[in-house]
Amino acid sequence: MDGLDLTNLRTLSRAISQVENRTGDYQELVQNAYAKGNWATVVGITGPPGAGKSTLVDALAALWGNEGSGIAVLAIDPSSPFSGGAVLGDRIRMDRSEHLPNVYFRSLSARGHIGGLNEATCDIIALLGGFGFERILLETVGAGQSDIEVAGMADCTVVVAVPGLGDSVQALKAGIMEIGDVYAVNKSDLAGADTTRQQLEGMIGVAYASQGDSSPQGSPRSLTPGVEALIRRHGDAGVEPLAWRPPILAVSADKDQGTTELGAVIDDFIDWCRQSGRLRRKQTLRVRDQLQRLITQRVLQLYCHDDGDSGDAVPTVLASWVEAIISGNANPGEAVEAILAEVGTTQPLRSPR
Ligand SMILES: Nc1nc2c(ncn2[C@@H]2O[C@H](COP(=O)(O)OP(=O)(O)O)[C@@H](O)[C@H]2O)c(=O)[nH]1
Ligand SMILES: [Mg+2]
Repeated sequence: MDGLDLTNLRTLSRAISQVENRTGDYQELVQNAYAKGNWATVVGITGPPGAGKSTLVDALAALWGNEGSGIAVLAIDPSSPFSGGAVLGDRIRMDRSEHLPNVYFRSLSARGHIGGLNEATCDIIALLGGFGFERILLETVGAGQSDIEVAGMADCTVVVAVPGLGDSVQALKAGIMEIGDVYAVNKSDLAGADTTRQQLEGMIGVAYASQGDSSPQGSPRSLTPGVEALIRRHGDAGVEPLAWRPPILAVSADKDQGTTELGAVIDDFIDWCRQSGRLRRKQTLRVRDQLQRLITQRVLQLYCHDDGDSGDAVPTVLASWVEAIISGNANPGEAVEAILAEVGTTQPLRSPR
């Protein structure tokens, strides 16, 4: 693995901007980055706004940064689709980690384009790996679907919950059982932390209990799709003694309590993933998802380009099919087949050399 190249931070910052904005010779930068095949470990930190994600990222960056490895922090900046500006202007200072020479901080704008964000984020992850960073801490906005997608890029996803937000765990519930590898109850110095932890224990108990059901020999167990997904991610506690059950840690990020333990648990999870072949699988899925997005985007761009949803369209293939469908002269399946038949070959595609 290449060593961390921090002699040229301005080059790195410029490269990230070019890749983020798809400007300049970004394609060459991206090509070079992928050619190195150097993948940093990505730790996603997600949870509602104000939960202390940035504070926790600072603590973890300090923890690992002080061990000497190269840490890049990527913060997804929630920008308003209306104003185009940042919503949370009050970015906190990374007091504990920002002075370390091997910790690099960068915010990326979310811009409301989830697809665009993901596509660039994958390339930026490759770029940072190429620069020799060993870990990337990815802080998400805390606003639902986009978080779940961003967390999908992480090798380990930490879901941050906090006490005192009433039914915050309920609010977190939608979707988080699918993404949490580790749960942190932050602000454990405040009242109610125990209740929050118990609520999380309850959810995990329900989600992971059915895994352990042993069924009579030979008869297939019926599993819900949700549990099947958990088993793919974390193993089947009923069969595999080393299956992962997401731990719940009480931490106080701003007081640095429990953060060392949290860092160790994240490392344990990454090790477990590596040993069980799941780390490789995650990389595979990440790249596969990226390819799917890129292909979709490119096909749309090339053949179905239109001017958004304003309605008064430049006549495009897409617009004319939309018109035909609305007026009852075609259906969506037919349109897709017709467009794809014209895109190019109907022969099986070539694999890479
Ligand atoms: N009491 C308490 N406050 C904390 C703790 N961690 C962070 N905070 C505070 O919570 C607020 C939000 O933190 P921030 O890291 O910006 O949250 P984010 O929006 O999730 O990134 C800040 O004022 C932090 O100082 C903690 O462990 N205990
Ligand atoms: Mg933050």
